[in-house]
Amino acid sequence: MIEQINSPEDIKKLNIDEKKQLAEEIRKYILEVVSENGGHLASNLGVVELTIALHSIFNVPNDKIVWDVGHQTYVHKIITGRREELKNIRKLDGIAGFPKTKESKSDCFNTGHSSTSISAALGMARARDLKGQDNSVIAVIGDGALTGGMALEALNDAGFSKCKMTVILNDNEMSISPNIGGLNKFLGKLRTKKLYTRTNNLVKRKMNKIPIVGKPTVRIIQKIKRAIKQLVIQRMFFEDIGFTYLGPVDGHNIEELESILMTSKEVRGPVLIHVLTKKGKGYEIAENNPDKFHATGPFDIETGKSKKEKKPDYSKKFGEKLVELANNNDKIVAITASMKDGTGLAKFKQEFPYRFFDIGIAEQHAVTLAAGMAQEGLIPVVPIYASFYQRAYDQVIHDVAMQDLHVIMCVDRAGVVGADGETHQGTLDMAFFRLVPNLVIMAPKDFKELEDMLEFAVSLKKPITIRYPRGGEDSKIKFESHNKIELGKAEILQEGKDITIVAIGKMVAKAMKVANGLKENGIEAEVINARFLKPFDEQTIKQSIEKTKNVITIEDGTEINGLATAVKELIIDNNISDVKIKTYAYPDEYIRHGTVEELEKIYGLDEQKIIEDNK
Ligand SMILES: Cc1ncc(C[n+]2csc(CCOP(=O)(O)OP(=O)(O)O)c2C)c(N)n1
Repeated sequence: MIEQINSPEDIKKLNIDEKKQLAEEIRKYILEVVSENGGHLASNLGVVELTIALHSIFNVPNDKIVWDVGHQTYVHKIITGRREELKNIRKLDGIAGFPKTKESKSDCFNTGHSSTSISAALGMARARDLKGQDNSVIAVIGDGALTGGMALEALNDAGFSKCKMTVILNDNEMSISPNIGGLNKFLGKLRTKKLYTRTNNLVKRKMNKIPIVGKPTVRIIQKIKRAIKQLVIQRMFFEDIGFTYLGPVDGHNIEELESILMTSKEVRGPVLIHVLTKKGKGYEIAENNPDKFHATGPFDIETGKSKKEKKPDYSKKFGEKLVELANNNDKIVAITASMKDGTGLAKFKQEFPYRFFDIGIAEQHAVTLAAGMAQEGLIPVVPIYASFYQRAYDQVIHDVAMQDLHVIMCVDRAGVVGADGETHQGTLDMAFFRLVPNLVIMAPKDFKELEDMLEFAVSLKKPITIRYPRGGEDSKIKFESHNKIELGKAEILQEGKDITIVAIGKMVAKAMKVANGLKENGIEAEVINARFLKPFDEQTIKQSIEKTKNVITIEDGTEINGLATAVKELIIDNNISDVKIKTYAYPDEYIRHGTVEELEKIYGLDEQKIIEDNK
């Protein structure tokens, strides 16, 4: 069956039994591909029937489907002509793991960061109305993504707007870990409330009796339904803010899904369809471990075991050190925006449940919450991935740095992350954080230095960011020296007279490799681990450049306003003349997907290239 699906038109020709068979084949195919390539598994297995139903009822690209986060679009990609390409998903030159407008006209909006879909869909709906068109606009959002501030801001606007659009709430009770918060509790009530479900079924039966398309009766029932619901569910949030609420509906029953989607087309104004799904559906191992199989590396289908040996990574080291520090300091608290496991906080939660706060996919709130805690004397530690810190920029400036609050902001997954691609590459954080007055920015060269920096950060009563990459330390370079961390002080790892190599974070290991390569060519390099981008150790670096008159910078970030810029400024500001400078950084563009090694090669950051350039 799956071989015959080359476009949504092919789905529309199938009868219900064929669609059910197709759903099973799609599941099997996704499982095969993800077990080989890695990727987002559980969320995709959960939306197979929903995606088939959506493409049965709506017509993309005329109708617009905006997928929140977009990690669950593998089924959509299969149905919209990318079945074979799925085999190369997330690989260099293969299709992306998220929707991309440049990849297909069936992808109407790029996503990757959570909670944007309702805003984007409402924008499209308003544009449609102004243009006098009549296409449908649908946002598909998970219960996890619904905890994000943007989603709530958009619901507020959409409900009030009376603009015709559909929000599909894909409720699997999971973010990456089990979902949290008051909204989740409220959804729980909707899921289970017997009286409500009965009333809802009654309305559904009534609705099903009437021919659906073009009947004003639907609108009358819509009103009755709303009235009944007000009686049954006190404080029916979605209806109260202006949405017509439909559901809950079994998200694995294609017939029911199609029926409710058809009904939604007839409703005036914004509709929210509450769809209940199971994360990992159909693959028992993922159903039982939906968080582990949210995003996975290659694994064995039989056992679910990872094909690659799990090595220690920066997130884990961070989490372990934080537990150690928290044992000796009860002011330390940890906050996560729905990324407990990814950021290495699982152990902290276990050890200090009352000092651990999972606050939903709400990075902005996480940072200002931390500011409030710091104001009252706690020491909040907030690990967030670099690309998601983009969300909390104003909070870092306005709530933390401007008030000089002691918040430790750990910027995990800093630099290029690989297969997740442009939405997830963490290449901008140094550039945007460097602009923030009063903010300390540091980056460790290895695990031990991360531990030292964390300890230092706890002792320094300042707003601080510590950035570290995805994965582990460089296996080929072992650093012996671990000098004491001092505010704004770089460390000279190796002295040399011919060239100065200044690097920061994980690129310090690369600098050492470059220095070794240059040595084989008779060039003596002085290697400086910058440690701090802010305050920047002008003195140490200046002295070295004045000596060698030849400097290169290496960093795992954009070329604008990072280490390269800091060194250039230093040269100009200090009138150092006749200096040769070369900078190795990512260009001023969005970095595509591929492995980190491939991307470093493409962007000229591999050590061989740097050695060649400078020998
Ligand atoms: C701003 C932002 N923060 C964090 C993430 C990481 N993230 C990706 S998916 C996800 C959970 C999404 O849960 P939900 O919306 O319920 O979708 P599900 O995977 O359960 O289908 C998180 C936290 C993100 N993509 N964007």
